[in-house]
Amino acid sequence: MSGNVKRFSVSLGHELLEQFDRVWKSDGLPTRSEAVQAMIRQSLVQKEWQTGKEVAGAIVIVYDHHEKSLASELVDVQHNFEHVVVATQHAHLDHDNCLESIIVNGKALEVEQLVRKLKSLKGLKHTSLMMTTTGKEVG
Ligand code: NI
Repeated sequence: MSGNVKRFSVSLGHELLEQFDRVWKSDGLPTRSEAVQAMIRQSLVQKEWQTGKEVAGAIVIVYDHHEKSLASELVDVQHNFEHVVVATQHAHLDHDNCLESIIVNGKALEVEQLVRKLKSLKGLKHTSLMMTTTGKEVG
């Protein structure tokens, strides 16, 4: 949080407030104010993705590297999306399984296209997208 802090009051139903307090406490947030800020930021980030803004994130995939041609297809796809792929980290989880973390930064639609393209490849065991923000538009 930067600059001056503004205070505002919010009216909430007793039950909703109790539920909210339970959730942020179990999530480990330090105060109710921090919890409200985190929720507001989360909704701003969500809006950035929904409205096709410039976003950042990480795509994590798990696959068996013995799958025929999959490794080279993965490289091809990432080169085709070089304008959104910032970096890729590869971990050999065990004898068969690889985990790759692909850091992305670009237009939300293009990142989503990349995810769809990855999901269309045969042999991926799991694909997940962690959607976050470039931080530029979130206070
Ligand atoms: Ni590997």
